[in-house]
Amino acid sequence: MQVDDTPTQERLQARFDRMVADEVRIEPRDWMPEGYRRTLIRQIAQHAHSEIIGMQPEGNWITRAPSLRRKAILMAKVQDEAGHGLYLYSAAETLGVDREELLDLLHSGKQKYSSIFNYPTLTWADMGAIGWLVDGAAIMNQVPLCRCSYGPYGRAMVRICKEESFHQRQGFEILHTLSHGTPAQKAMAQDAVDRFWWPSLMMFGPPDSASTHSERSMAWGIKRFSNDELRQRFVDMTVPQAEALGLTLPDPDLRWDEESGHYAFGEIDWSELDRVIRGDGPCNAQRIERRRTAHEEGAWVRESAAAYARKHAATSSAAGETAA
Ligand code: FAQ
Repeated sequence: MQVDDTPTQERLQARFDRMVADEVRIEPRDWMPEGYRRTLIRQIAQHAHSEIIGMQPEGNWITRAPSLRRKAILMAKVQDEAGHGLYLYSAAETLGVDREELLDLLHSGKQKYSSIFNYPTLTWADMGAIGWLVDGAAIMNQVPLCRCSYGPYGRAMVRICKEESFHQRQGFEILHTLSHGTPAQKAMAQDAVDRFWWPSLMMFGPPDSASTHSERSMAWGIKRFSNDELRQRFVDMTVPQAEALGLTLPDPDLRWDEESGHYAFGEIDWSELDRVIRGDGPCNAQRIERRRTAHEEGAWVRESAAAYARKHAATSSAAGETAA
């Protein structure tokens, strides 16, 4: 009699659950529940799109950076964001989706990108505020993702976090220079912080009570901390840095709370986050339009790369036949 030793769905699920519980990384060839795969594709794609769209607000200031040194640093930072997008699209591809498909979903508005990149960059000080606050928030959210249960995502995050850390310091340094400059420069730095503070807190997502995916994602070891936990850590880290900069944070309710051992902060306007996520932020239309145009204008690069790859493959297979 033949024994059917095909692993059943339950056995596969039990093995997967054990791996997650034992902190053994899930790799592309391992069996995984469909919901886990879909959640990862959604989050990694959204993350990749954020990096690519996130190049636009800063790209806006490359030609107007105040010195050659500032320009070189900003160009390197924007290039880093492109690189992060590429690592992340590659990580998503290990889950069986195609990069073209993900870009179509971005361009058609079916996949999201971070709310923060729908705000305009009005002055040079915004480059400082983005580096300090936006990259600071990104690091707070992304360091735990280095331990994500899915191997390719966790590994991509290690290098990304190292680069984000440099980005955060360069933002801090821009603001430090401005806040120790002329009164007009200091006012410009303060204005940038005033505009970016609340949107940076919104980057962490809706409050835990309204977060649809957190519980599941935390059980799967994708997210390690909840949106509110990371937001609180960010506030605790940032308040002393603002003091060191000589700048204030635009929240009259911000105060040290002895009892909890954390900074208490004011109510976030969640209706603003909802509006921006729904597409009604200050720059949503402009950002997506520019992205679509850049994609269309880059078609010739993709076609050339594909033609070169075909030619290279044909040459190597012909060489292989000759050698054989
Ligand atoms: N913006 O249930 P949750 C960067 C959506 S990279 C837009 O809590 P989840 C680098 C969420 O997708 C910044 N949508 O969701 C840089 C979901 O909608 P869905 C990006 C948001 O996934 C710096 C719904 O709300 N970082 O900054 C936002 O468990 C400077 C319910 O929310 C990442 O993507 C939002 N802020 O937690 C580049 C990190 N928040 O999909 C250039 C990875 C929530 O059901 C310059 N991602 N939503 O339709 C994550 O950690 C998570 O996805 C969260 C959201 C924490 C963002």
